[in-house]
Order: sequence, then structure tokens, then C-alpha cells
Amino acid sequence: MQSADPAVREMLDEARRRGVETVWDRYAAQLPQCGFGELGVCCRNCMQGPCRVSPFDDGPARGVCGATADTMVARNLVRAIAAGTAAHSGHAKHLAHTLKKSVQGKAPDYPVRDEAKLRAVAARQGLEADGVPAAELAARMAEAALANFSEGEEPLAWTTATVTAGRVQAWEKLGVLPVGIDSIISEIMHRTHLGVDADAVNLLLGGVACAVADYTGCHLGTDLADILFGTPQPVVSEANMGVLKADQVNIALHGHNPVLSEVIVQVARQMEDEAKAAGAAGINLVGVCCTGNEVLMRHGIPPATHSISQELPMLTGALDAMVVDYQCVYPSLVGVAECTGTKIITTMGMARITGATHVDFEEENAAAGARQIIRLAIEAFGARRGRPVQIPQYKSQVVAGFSVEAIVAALSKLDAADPLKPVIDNIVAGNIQGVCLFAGCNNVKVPQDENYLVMARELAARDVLLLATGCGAGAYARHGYLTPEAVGEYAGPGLKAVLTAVGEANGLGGPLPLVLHMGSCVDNSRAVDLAVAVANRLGVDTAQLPVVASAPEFKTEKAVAIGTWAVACGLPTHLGLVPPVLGSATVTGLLTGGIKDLLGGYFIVETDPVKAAEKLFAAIQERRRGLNLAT
Ligand code: NFS
Repeated sequence: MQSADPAVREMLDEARRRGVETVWDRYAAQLPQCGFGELGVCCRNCMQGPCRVSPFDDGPARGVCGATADTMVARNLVRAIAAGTAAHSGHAKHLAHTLKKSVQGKAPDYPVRDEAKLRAVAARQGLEADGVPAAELAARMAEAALANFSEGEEPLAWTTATVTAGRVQAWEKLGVLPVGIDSIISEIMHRTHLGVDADAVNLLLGGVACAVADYTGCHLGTDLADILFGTPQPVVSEANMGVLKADQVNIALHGHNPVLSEVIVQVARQMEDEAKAAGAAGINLVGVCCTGNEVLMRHGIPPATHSISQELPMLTGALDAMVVDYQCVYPSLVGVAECTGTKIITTMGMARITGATHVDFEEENAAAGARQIIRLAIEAFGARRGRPVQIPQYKSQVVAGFSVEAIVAALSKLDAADPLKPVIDNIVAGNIQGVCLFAGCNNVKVPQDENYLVMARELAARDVLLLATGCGAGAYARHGYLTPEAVGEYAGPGLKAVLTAVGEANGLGGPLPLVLHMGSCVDNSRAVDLAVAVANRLGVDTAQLPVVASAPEFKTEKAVAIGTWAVACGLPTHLGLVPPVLGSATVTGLLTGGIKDLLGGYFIVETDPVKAAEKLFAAIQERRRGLNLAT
């Protein structure tokens, strides 16, 4: 099975019938993949290479410069963390510059939409805000945010203000508190250059510091997006390819940064008449990947698909345009689009694809750019009119939009004075055994969504509260797990009672959804905020909480960075694929064992989803025992 998603399977059949190549075909063509690469023991960091060393006693044990397997594996891993950090923080920096342009009057399409969030973040960050008008405060916010990127002398304001005091101490003691996001990325590139850091443990600590910077960048990204575009609130929508509409101009929004997609959502509403004049019933926006998550959370735009199946909505013949910003966008989209007539529109100067239509998007002229893009889609609709389409008739109901603010608001209906109390009481009583955050991607090496679904069922039955972000949340969306009905099907009695009590107190007439969709991958910071709030309320550190994380189908370097900071935050963190570290017993041992003594968190590598759930539950039980809670 290539995917647990029936819509994906239907479109894969269609791709085969039409001879269209997909990610699964290209993966098959790569097999067998390089064993040295899989183990992490190849190095291309200098021009005397490439070198590869044997983890067994049957070949060279060192590269040309003398680097050992330990050095190579550690260097490769921390470079991946640095790349992930660059991506997340590039996204955050883009938002900070947008906010800055907004307050300078250069980006009129970006008013500050959430002044309450602006003031809340300002208060948390210690910015003088009393009596300061919103525009002035936003200007200070943009500067304060940008100050996290360059190299300073102190730990980063967005790091220390958003985690527990215990974490700051632990990170300080280990020397992993970065003093600049860009500077630590640069430092990692420096120290992994030939002839610099050749000590695996020291390299990994550098990687942890960089991951803490990644966390900081993610948090900045979430805060700034909320300030500019609004903090998500629960929203009802649908997910999967059945959300495409044959008689409408279908436009997919794909990538990560809401800077472009937000404006497209606004402008599309104004262009309905233009679409109708072209013979369409309207404009239908759908999401793909994390841009899809952003517009789902804030506007209820339905996601069509995620991650590895991103090529497939085009096979319906109904997708007129796919608008992409950056990250996780397969260059193969262009080839598929040639067969289906879809317009692939790239929008960022730093993320072009040969063969795509490029519309250079600038915040200064955002609405005009969005209009130009939508017009291209309307033209493409005109060209496909009258041609048959095949839209898989699968879609699931979705309730998304669970920001921490939304969760706290829902809980305050049970206890207005102390909103976290009901959650804590239920954790103490064992009705909720613990919390698991599902994050990360799909990976072509795993049947799509399968690990997510199996693990959610296993953990929900054991009364574990489930949170999700990124394409993981997308998987749950497409399979109906973001619904109250899924609670009846899969939740254990304790979890069911709690979700029902909160749902009923909020007038839903039933439970909250089985899995709470907290947003895109940068929004993993929201899950940290929730854990930090609970830890602070209990007077403990996040490393003591019965909270675990899982990336059961992770793929990108960003996911490697997030997994590492989840461990740095003290969480037992599951990986559903084996990362390329097995070539070094030292590195493998540290990540899955030794690091626990330093950070509290550690990696659990388990490819079987049933066993993975068992291991995570055991980790939750261990934490409960540590807090003297009944198991
Ligand atoms: Ni996260 Fe989101 Fe998806 Fe993976 Fe890519 S879209 S930022 S990296 S593939 S979850």
C-alpha cells in the first residue's frame, strides 16, 4: 500500500493509467538507496571527497582528512538541523520584515489584525506597551523580533521568555543557548567545514544549540503570523481531494508562509465576478501542506492533500492553478502540470522552478500580485472548460484552529478563574494519562498516513490527549480524526469524558475533536506554549511532564530540527523512520540514551507504529511515576 488515503490511491491509479510519474515512481527508481548514505557515513564537505567509511571492519575507517564515522555522522546531522533552522527562521524573518514594512506604511495590505496578540506578546517580551499606540508597538515588535537573528551577547529574548526557567538553566549549563539565530546557523556551517569540529559530542551539542534557535524561529513565526493575520479560533471545514469543485476556478495554495496566501484569500473574494464572467461558478481555494494549514486555521480554507501526495490533486483535471511560496514544494509539480494543464505559479524570488510561471510577489504590491495570480488561474479555467474531470469523492469533516488562546478560552468555560485546572486535575486523576504531539511530514518510505492513524488510535484508547501540527495534522484531517465523532470511535473512557465535558461546556453538544489541530509546523511552538503553561502552573519543568512527541513519517531537515528541539525541551520524542545515524554507535547511543541525562528528552526510534505507541505510553507512565501520579 502506498497510501492509507483512498483519494490518493484513486489518483495514483489515474497517474499510472496516464503514464504520469509521481514521487512513488521516482522513489522506486532510486532503489536500492545508498547504504553509506543511509547510515550517515558519507562526507562531501571537501573537494578531496566524496569519502565514505565503513561502519564494519571491511573498508577504510577514516575519510581522506581523517574524519571518523562519528565525526561524519554528527556533522551530517547537525548540518541538517542548520538547514531546517534556516528554513523556519527565514519564514519568521520574512514575517518580521512584513510587519516592519506594514508599520512604515510600505505594505498597505498588511494591517495588524490582532492587536490583543500584539499586546500579549509585547507584555511577555517585556516591551514597554502601556499607552503606546498599536502602530508604534508594532514597530517596536518588528525590531525586537529582528534582533533575535543577528549575533548579540545575551541569550535570545524569544527563547528565554517562552520556556520554563528550568529549561533556560539546563540549556545554559550545557552551553546550548544561542545568541543569534543566523549566527548559530553560520557557526554550524563553520564548525562542520573540513578541519574544524571533529568531536561528535561537541558537534551534537552545537546541533542542540542550533535546534534551540530553530525553536525560537518557529515561535517568532507563530507570534508574528498571529499578530498580522489573527490568532486562530476553532473553525469547521472539510479535507481531502473531494473539496475540489468541477465548475469553479480551483486554486491550490501550497508552501508555508501566510504572507502571500492571506492576501490571495482576501482578493479572491473580490474577484468572484471575474471568475463568473469566465463561466465559472466561483473561485474555490484549497490548501496543500503548511500554507494549507495556515489558511485552514484562519479562514477555514479546506486542505486538498499534504506532503508526498502534492502532485495528485492535478490528476483530477480540475486544478487550475497551484500557487507556491517556499519549502516542501516538489519541483516535479511542473512536469505533472504539463500533462494536466494546471498553472504552477512560483512567487518568491528565492524559490523558482524551471518551467513554472513566475509572478514576483512583493508585500508592497500584494493585492495587485494576488490579482495577477488569480487572473492566471481564471484563464486556465477557461482553457479547461468542457474537459472531463475526475474528482475523488472523498472528504472528511474537520474542526481545526486550536491555538493555545482558543484552548484556554474553551477551558475557561469550565473554570474561568483557573482555566488550566480542569486539564491538570484530569491528568492527576488519570482520566488523561498524558499528551502526545504528532508533528512532521509524510515520507514516501512509509505508507502515507498509516503510522499517524495507527498511533493515534493506540494512544487515544489509552486516554492520551492528542495534538497535531503540519502534515501530521493534515493526515488526521483527511481521515476524519479531527471530528467529535472520532472520539466515540477511538477515545478511551477518560479521554472521552474530558473532551465531552469541555465540548459541552462550550455549547458544542458533544466532545471536542479527537485530535486538536494546532497549526502548521512552525506552530509546534503553540504546543510548547501549552506545555510550558501547564509546567509553570504545576511548578515543574517541561522535562518532567507526561508529554511526548512523535514524528512518525518525518521527511525534511526542518523536521530534524524540530525533533531535536522537542528533545531539548525535555520530551521523549519518537521517530518513525531510522535517521541516518546508525553508522556511529556514539551518536546513536547519545541520541537515544545519553542525552536523557543532559536534557530529559531523548529519541525513541521505532518503525512499527503499534510498538511505537507502546513505547511512548511507557515513557508517559515513567513521567507519571516521577510526579507521583497513579499509573
Ligand atoms: Ni513540516 Fe510543513 Fe509537511 Fe513536513 Fe513540509 S509541509 S513545515 S516539513 S512536508 S510537515
